[in-house]
Amino acid sequence: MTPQARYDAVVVGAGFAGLYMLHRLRGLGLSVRVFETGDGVGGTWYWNRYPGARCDVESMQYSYSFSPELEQEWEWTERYPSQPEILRYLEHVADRFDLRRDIRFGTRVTRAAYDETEHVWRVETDRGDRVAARHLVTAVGCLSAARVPDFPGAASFRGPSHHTGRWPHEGVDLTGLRVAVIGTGSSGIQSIPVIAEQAAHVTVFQRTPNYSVPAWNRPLEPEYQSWVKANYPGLRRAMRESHTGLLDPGNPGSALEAGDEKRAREFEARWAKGGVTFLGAYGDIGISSEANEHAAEFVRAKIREIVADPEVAEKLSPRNHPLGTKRICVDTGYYATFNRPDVTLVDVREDPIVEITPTGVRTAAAEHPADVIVYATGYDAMTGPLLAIDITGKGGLSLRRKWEAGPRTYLGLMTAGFPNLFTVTGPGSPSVLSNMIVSIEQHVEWIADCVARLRAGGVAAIDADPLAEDAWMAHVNEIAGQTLFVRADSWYLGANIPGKPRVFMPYVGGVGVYREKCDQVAAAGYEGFVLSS
Ligand code: N01
Repeated sequence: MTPQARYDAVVVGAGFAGLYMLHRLRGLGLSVRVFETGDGVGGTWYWNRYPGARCDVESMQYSYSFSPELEQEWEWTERYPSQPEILRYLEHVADRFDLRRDIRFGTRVTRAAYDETEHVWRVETDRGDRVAARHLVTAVGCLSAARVPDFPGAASFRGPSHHTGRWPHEGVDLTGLRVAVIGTGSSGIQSIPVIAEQAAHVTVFQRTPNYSVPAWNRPLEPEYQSWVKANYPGLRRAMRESHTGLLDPGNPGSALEAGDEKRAREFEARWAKGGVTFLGAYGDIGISSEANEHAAEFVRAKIREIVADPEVAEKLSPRNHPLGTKRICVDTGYYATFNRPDVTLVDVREDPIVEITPTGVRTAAAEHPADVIVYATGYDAMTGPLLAIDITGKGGLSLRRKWEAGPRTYLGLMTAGFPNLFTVTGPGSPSVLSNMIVSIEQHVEWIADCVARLRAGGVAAIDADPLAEDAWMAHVNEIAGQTLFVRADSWYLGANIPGKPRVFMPYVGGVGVYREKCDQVAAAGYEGFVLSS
């Protein structure tokens, strides 16, 4: 590649978002270069190879809808897809649409600067690439900046330590080892039961107990798969128009009005069905503390039923945040794992981690020997992967500077002062509160249509109007403030990262409503955007 290589568009990332963005832009006849840090496609599904890694959205819904042929030919094998199966699917997509030839793997974008004279982005990578492109699309994922807390002594640990989101590709044999797992979010909750099967002993360090609902994963029934395939157009439409991008529309009724018996039946039915749609039991679970407490107490009662030791059951019972305000988890045998004699739970609020020693984890009360440490400690969500790139817009404005007090976007798609820079599932869009594939497809299609129209109209640059951005941010905050989400110290609010501004990042209005808004904006000639020739 020459230092002056020029493309119509550069895309950062080759996960679900980047692959489809490349396909769409190439379909418009554009020259596109994708840069991807990993050595293969897949994004989050390339990196998250920890034991038990699996999606909590059902296979038949966690897939692209843009190609009816792809939809029909791919056979999912389980109700919830495992990481290896999703990765195989994405590799198939990359081959089927001949995407790899435009992707530069093993290459991290380090810098992107907007050149106002030429209306191009000048992009640099850690491999020395210097390229220019009219359009820059970040498809970097919302949960890709893995974070290991700064425990004193961590570097002194003699054994291996692995973050779940950076799991070694060759796998890790934990047979007969003493394993310390720090963190009990979705990754911890999925991996702990599988690790416990192999390890000699597992010590789980829990700071916040989470609500988890069983997955009841099973082989996908062929009849169900055929039925979905026969009805895909209508089902996909329903998903796009829904609140969450999932097929289960949720019950709009009130938990408070339901009465004890009816409510218990509904919760039992949702528990028996399994999965994140437990949250859809009643419309007021997300907004009324009292309604939420009914659902929360139902889960706590289940924990007491499953976990034999009442003290351990109580430690595992979430009490400091409403159900659903931290991402609800979906598990296979999580709570029952604590009935094993070789699994110990340490509540680090009561007994904090003091340091990592060469041979284990020391809390205020004890030393916990370990051969391996698993950090299931999460991500610098949503903004982390974007701010890891040194991005400068008009007048040398840096994105890190602009977002010092929290991310600011118009529709989660663009941020004022950074023309022609699009973000797929950026902060201010439904993203992590939805079925990501539905949100990714909506953004990719909106961006591709926008680029096509700009090119046809001879428009050199599109930028968000700062006033439209202010209004959108006010709206995002206002509706988040009407929900219980703001009551939890969650990564949705950046609360897991010391010093990160506390701003609720995703848009809670729902994917259907949001899509309509984006479509109206485009139909009105990109209302709220400034176009320049
Ligand atoms: O990360 P998390 P994750 N000392 O941030 C704890 C998606 N996902 O990788 O809650 C001690 O949720 C932290 O404690 P606290 C999904 O959207 C999906 O599990 O901050 N503990 C928490 O328990 C999910 O929400 C799937 O008090 C510390 C844990 O580490 C998102 O990714 C699977 C600590 C981090 O949990 C992130 O999930 C996996 C410290 N200093 C992930 N710092 C599925 O599809 C952090 N913790 C199923």
